[in-house]
Amino acid sequence: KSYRVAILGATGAVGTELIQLLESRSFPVAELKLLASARSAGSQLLFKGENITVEAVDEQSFNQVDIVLASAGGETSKRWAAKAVEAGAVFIDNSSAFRMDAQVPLIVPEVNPEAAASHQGIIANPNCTTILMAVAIWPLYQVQPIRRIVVSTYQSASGAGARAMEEMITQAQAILQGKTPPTEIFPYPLAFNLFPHNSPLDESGYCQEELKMVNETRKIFGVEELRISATCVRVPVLRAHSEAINLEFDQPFDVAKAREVLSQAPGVELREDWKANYFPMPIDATGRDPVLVGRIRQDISHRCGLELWLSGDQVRKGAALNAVQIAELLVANNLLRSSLVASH
Ligand code: A2P
Ligand code: 11C
Repeated sequence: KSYRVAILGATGAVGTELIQLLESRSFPVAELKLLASARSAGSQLLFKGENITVEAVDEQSFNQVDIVLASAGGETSKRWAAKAVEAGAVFIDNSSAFRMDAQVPLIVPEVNPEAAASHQGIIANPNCTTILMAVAIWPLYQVQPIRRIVVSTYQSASGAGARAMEEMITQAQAILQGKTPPTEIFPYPLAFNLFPHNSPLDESGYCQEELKMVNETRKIFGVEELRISATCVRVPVLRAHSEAINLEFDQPFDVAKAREVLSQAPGVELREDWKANYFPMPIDATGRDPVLVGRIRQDISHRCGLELWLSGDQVRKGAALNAVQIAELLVANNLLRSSLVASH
């Protein structure tokens, strides 16, 4: 069996990675439709050695499509998800539009694959920072419940899209030439700088990105009262996010045990060389599937605390790879909308 797939936002940072992943993971694609805005309609992108012409999304785009992988922003998803579902497709959405909707499963395949069974046409892909943290701490949570999580993020430019990545490079070049760096996408210069995440702040003092880590992790783990505090920061890295995570358990968690658990955890690669002071770095996570985890140590301020550090490719596991894994999960469990699947 193979499936008719559409990528909405095909020209973006995540969209182009989706195309490559469908190819490199040999996803059973019968036909691939590349959709974006009218701005890039007519441009061509390569899939399995063939050029595919990008089309502007419209009312007809989802006819005869089994799976839509969407990464074109929340507004675009809100505009098109219902149309895609109406046409019989499953809409796997990378935006924040539907994540907290009770009808919509929010899935990290290494954590809660079972949630896919209850989908009603839309499935949400969590925020990148949430995905990376969930993959790393869920295996520990399985051994001992976590009482409280304190996380600080070091987020790459890619989280703000392909144009933001280009802007950071242009900023770096401008600064090296003694010129004023352009700030069209980012509110402040990111090259040679960093700033707290610029998503809207709410009255609590937390920004949206931080609250996504709180609310989405609770939903994915199915633990409404899980205590989480996050500080999200944009750093001048191109496409891998890092996170410093402090976990508090009910009982002390043996460090050797944590290391053993994480060395066998799906989607995790342990990266620690204590003698060389070598631990996960964005350059090593870039272009790779696993979340790199290391620097696992006892919290010296709390007998039931553990500290760990991770780096993970934001465009891959933080977005495109997780979405393709969800599509694979649907195929493996026969969860696509049956009327369309039967014929091919
Ligand atoms: P386009 O190239 O036509 O602007 P990124 O997150 O890297 O910025 O990418 C965003 C993706 O979403 C791009 O593929 C972009 O297409 C697409 N996109 C943005 N706005 C719309 C829209 N209104 N309708 C369809 N696609 C959109
Ligand atoms: C960032 N994670 O790095 C954000 C961008 O909810 O999908 C993606 C926002 C989202 O800025």
